[in-house]
Amino acid sequence: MLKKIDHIGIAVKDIDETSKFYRDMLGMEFHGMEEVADQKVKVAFFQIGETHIELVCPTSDDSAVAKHLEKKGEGIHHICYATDDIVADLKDLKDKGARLVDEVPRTGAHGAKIAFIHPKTSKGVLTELSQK
Ligand code: CMX
Repeated sequence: MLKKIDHIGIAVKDIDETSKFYRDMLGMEFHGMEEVADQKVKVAFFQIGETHIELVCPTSDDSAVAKHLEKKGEGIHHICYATDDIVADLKDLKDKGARLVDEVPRTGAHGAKIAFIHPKTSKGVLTELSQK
C-alpha cells in the first residue's frame, strides 16, 4: 500500500554544483550521496519535511538518465512513492493493466527495494515505488 511521497527525482548534469542550490540556498538538510551501480547513476538526497529531493546524475552514457538529459534536459525526472509491500503493489498494478519497467523489485539507493512504472502508463510521469 502506498504511504506517502518518498522523494522527487531531479535529473542533473553536475550533482555537486546543483547540490549547492538545495543545501546552501534553500537550506535543506543534506542526507548523503551514493552511487547506485545498478541504475548507472549517482544520487544526492536532501530532506524537506517528511520527503526528500533526490538529485540524479548519470555515471554512464548508456544510463536511462543520460538518455533523458539528452532528450529533455535537466529537471524533474520521477516521483517516488513509499510502500510497505512493493511486491503486492506491483502485482496489483499489473493486474490493473499498468506497464511496468520492473516486474521484480531491484535494489536502489540506501538498499531499498525499488521498481519503476513506465511513463506511458502515468501520462508522462516516470513513477517509482520504494520499500525501505
Ligand atoms: N519522465 C517522463 N518521460 C520519460 C522519462 C521520464 N523520466 N524517461 C523516458 N520517458 C519517455 C520518453 O520521453 C519517451 O517518450 P516518447 O516516446 O513520447 O518520446 C518514452 O518514455 C520512451 O523513452 P526512451 O527515451 O525511448 O527510453 P527507453 O524506452 O529506452 O526507456 C524507461 C524509458 C522509462 C523505460 C527508462 O528510462 C527506465 O527504465 N527508467 C527507469 C530507471 C531509471 O530512470 N533509473 C534512474 C533513476 C534511478 C534512481 O533514482 O535510483
